[in-house]
Amino acid sequence: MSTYVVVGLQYGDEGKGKITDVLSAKSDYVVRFQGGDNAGHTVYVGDEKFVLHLLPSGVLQCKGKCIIANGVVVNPKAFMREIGQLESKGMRTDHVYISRRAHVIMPYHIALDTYREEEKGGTEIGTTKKGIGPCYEDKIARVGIRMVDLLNPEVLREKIEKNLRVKNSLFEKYFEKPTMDLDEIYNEFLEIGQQLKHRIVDTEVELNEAIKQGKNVLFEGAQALMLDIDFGTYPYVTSSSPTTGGVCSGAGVPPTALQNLIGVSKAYTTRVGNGPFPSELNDELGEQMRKVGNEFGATTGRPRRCGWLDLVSLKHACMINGINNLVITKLDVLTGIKPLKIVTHYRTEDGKIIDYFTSSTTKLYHYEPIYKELEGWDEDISHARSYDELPRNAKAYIEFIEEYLGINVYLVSVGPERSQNIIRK
Ligand code: 2SA
Ligand code: GDP
Ligand code: MG
Repeated sequence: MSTYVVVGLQYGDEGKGKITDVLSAKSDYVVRFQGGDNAGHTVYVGDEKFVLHLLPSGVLQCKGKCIIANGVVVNPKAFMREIGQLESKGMRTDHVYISRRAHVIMPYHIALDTYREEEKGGTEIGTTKKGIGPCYEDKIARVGIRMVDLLNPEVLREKIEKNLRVKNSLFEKYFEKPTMDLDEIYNEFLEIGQQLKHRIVDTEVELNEAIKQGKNVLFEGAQALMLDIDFGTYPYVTSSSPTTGGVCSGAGVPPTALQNLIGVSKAYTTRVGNGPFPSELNDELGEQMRKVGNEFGATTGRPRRCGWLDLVSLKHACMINGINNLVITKLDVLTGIKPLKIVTHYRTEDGKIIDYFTSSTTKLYHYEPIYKELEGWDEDISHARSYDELPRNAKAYIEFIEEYLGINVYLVSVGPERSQNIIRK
């Protein structure tokens, strides 16, 4: 059995797509287990850029199967668009399957997400407006529509009708927006079901069988721990569990099956969307990180907020995920920044010094980060392919992280391209 889980340890966009792509060359299965097309996972192959939203990033290299498991919320129109884009580039897509149990993002989910975000006086979360939250809400409320329902005309119509009764009343009376038409949605989604039926399968049985047979199975997380519905900065989070634990419910595999738990962190921090960010840099340095790191949302194009690496939150993320291997990406972006700062503690409102993460999001806004300063480096590290080629201060930066967290960094990424990695023995 060789299972790998790749999860984000910060606020998303750590470079999980790139790492998944690299690892997937040896995978028999690459599996998405949560989130939806809110994700934007970027992979550079030479100069060619691929941004995967719903499809696992392994789709580019994996010779086996790519699975969108039950825990994912699927916008089938986005799925078909992405498949079409890959096919137009001559890529293979016949190995992509979706769980029968996965919930479907319907047009009313997207409308609800959008109206709530645009509501004046509401608490804008800064969502991607892809309908993720409302779709998970319906799943938990047990009124959701699943992929399997797209294949059953009577069930599909009945479910859409029931949902529209509630949603249309909300659109009309609360948001003062147009209502949606049953026949239109029903006909469209029935047709989509027919187009996708060869890809809609029971994924959990096959995955468990593959694990038993010792196949290489790679689980690719989207978003990250600090956006986790339970352990992130609630309510400024996404609506799923982007954790190693989330793999179990999101793909139907037992915890005992998970071996290599790989946490990905940038060498600094970014966040897109609202919510607290103690080490944020609202100055020229933050602007430099955004520019050099090309920090713009891979799905929405929104500028990402940038700041120093925060080891207090990283420790929290490693603890919840049980990370046993770390990946540090974008070390190259820090070249030329001197000195470098890393958050090691927070000072609370009443002057207490702490090194653990708080459950109180409102308090976090008032915490003052305490930094360790490290010397930076000027050398271009983007061509380094072995750890020894890194400047002394770049190694010291990596080793400080390792020591603080007590976890080995096994891969350092020094550029967006597939080959720009340092793998440590
Ligand atoms: P949602 O749409 O309900 O999941 O939004 C809730 C919060 O989760 C954040 N979120 C993300 N954060 C980072 N990256 C994400 N994917 C895209 C990317 C984002 C983009 O790769 O750049 O293009 O803007 C992602 N998806 C969700 C979101 O910002 C909210 O804070
Ligand atoms: P994901 O959501 O975690 O897959 O990350 P995104 O693709 O949203 O954002 C990461 C961005 O950083 C992408 O544009 C990647 O091409 C880029 N990237 C990944 N690793 C590196 C790296 O080591 N150095 C640099 N400069 N860019 C990187
Ligand atoms: Mg991303």
